[in-house]
Amino acid sequence: MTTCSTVYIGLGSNLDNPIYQIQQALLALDTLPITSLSTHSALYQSTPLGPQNQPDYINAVAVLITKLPPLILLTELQTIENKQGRIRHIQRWGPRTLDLDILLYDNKQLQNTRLTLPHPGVYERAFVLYPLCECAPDLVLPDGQRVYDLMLRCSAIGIKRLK
Ligand code: A4P
Ligand code: MG
Repeated sequence: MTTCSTVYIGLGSNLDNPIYQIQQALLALDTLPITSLSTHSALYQSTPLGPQNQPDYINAVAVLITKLPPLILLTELQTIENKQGRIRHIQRWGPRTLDLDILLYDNKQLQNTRLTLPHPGVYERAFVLYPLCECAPDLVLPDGQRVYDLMLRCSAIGIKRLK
């Protein structure tokens, strides 16, 4: 019997009505097989990390309870991205309709060609840490760091929680 895992997903969008894109993605996450959407953060507006000649992002974090193994889940997330018009450009960190990152999958630490866990951005990105703390203020990363402490050390300049 496969046990359930707790997975934190980072959502981001800065093209084609980003608020709508994130809302649609949350609905899509809730329809994944052998998965349920447990909770999600508020939406945050954030200035772009990377190239500055692109619109602000809308970011959020969702918590899934799933029996999907990590690589199958990644494929499912990429299918949602593609359905929502994701076009992969050569430019790193360019604009996108939807980005779904697996931030954490239980306490797994993993590095292969398709998947790095935890996602490297979880340690330092305000648009990840603030919504993540909203969902799970007591969360401890596999290396023992508390996300709440990381959030306190991370400037909130450039991010705004939307009502
Ligand atoms: N991949 C490896 N580990 C993971 C993981 N934990 N979750 C691989 C998801 N994917 C993972 O991703 C490239 C490859 O990463 C995938 O094929 C997968 O096998 P991608 O989504 O095609 O491209 P990307 O997102 O442009 O790449 P990257 O380097 O993962 O970018 P990030 O870290 O996702 O950052 N600024 C603001 N304000 N808000 C944002 O959300 N996002 C980015 C993208 C840049 N600037 C931003 C934001
Ligand atoms: Mg990504």
